[in-house]
Amino acid sequence: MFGIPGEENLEVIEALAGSPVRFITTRHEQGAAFMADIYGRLTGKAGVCLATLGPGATNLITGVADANSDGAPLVAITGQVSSERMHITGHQYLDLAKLFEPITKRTKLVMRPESITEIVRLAFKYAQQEGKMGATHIDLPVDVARMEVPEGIEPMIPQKIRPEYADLETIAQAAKLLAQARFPVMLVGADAARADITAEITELAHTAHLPVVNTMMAKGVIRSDDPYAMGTIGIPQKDYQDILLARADLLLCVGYDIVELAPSRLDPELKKKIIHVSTAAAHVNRCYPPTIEVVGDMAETLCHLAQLTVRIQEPDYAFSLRDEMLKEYSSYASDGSFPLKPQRILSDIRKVMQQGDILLSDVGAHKMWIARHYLCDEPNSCLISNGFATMGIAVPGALAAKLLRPRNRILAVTGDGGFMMNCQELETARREHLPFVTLIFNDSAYGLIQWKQNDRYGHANMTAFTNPDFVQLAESMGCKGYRVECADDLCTVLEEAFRQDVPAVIDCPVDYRENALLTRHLQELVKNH
Ligand SMILES: Cc1ncc(C[n+]2csc(CCOP(=O)(O)OP(=O)(O)O)c2C)c(N)n1
Ligand SMILES: [Mg+2]
Repeated sequence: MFGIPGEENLEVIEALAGSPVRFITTRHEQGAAFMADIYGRLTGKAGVCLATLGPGATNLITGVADANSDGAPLVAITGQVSSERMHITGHQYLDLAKLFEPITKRTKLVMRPESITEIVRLAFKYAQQEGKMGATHIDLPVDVARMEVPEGIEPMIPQKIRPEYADLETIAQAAKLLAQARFPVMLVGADAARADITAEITELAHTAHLPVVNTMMAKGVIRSDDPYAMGTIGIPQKDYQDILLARADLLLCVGYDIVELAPSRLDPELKKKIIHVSTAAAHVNRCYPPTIEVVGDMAETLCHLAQLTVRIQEPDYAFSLRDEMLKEYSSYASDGSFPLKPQRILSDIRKVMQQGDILLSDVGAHKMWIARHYLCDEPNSCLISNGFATMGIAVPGALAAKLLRPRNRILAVTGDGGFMMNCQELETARREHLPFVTLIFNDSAYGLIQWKQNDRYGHANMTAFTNPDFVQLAESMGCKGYRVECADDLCTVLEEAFRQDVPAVIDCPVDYRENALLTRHLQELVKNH
């Protein structure tokens, strides 16, 4: 559990102190919520964050909304004023059930001590099951927290949920549609990364000869060196994946969640056939009207599809596009210029990261480069928030990842803007002995917004800032600080940073002139295909 004590949640803190639950005291409630978010995303079990009432609770909001949007199970618990003064205006009082309502699947106020076991069970059940995973909220008034739970009321044991399987007749219809398609493409999304169905996706791609595009949240679901892997869709510009989709007459969407990528981008003219494979029915969206919905356990569905689909035609166009894409991705990978080109930074990061290691991306221009250039071979080895797409997630997220994978290398890659939103959690990481590495793309600006301003208006406004000395900032919190002084330093600095037994921060100057060049390059690319 992650959080900050306050007067109105002291009973909970006292109870936790004598329990086996590990509590991590954070330096901002937002940090606690992001930690719980990434804990949930990596384990499928709800991460829990705790705050006091009023301002403590409002500080949780962004992280809770992120978890809910990205489908990470999370339970937020807030303190509340005493129940006899909840109907009047008062010091630090806010109707928290109302505040959390649009950013959770369920929010409940505890009114009687005997209801607590059911409310807790409900909160975890809704966070982890009942459709898409997400956030839930429990509001606990201080007087109720002080009451004794009556004898005989025990914590409730989770029920075992049996998976539900799709109807075989529907799967057979989908296989027929797939076999008839001239140019089918598989699109894998966030739920595929959660469901651990890499083997089934790869098998289907190979037997039915389907090129596979993944969303940012499904990176690594198919190995990047698989001949059918066509890379990541999602940066604002049209890229190789959009060129491929433009040719497709059928999309096989597996675990695709419309929050991560607007469906209008997949099929703007509403001409394609769509097969929706998921554990949940498709959302209603004018641009996403599935021809067939195959709802049920995805692994089972994909196995049946692989057995039933007869397709022999190889996607030659996709293969040649893939060759072109990989050649382009590796250009500038050993560029020696300084400040470093984003392509060089990602190529060096790739070299030092190994199996089981996790890169957590923050949100900004660096995320776009990570999406394109950080090639992954395992699901959840590169975590990107792309439902709510919230700056400030990488550092607290890395803390939670390190907690879960103490022996692996955990790398937070962040912009200088996002870093300053939650860098206080480095002190938490130092205190809790969680030595992950943070690499800052330093451009002294909100780079992604500058990129957009330059593309749209030809100039940038109100997006520049100055930075503190990141090395000194890190060291003031007992962490190690490094500054990259030339391109060839980066690999060595990363290796050294990962050897430290305290958190380390690397200040890496980046040459974002590459952003505008990429826009121009992609415009040409789309024109020429
Ligand atoms: C909390 C939050 N505030 C604002 C935004 C909008 N936004 C997206 S990217 C970005 C700039 C990011 O700047 P920085 O962290 O320096 O990364 P860079 O783009 O320079 O790589 C902003 C302001 C957001 N996504 N999240
Ligand atoms: Mg920046």
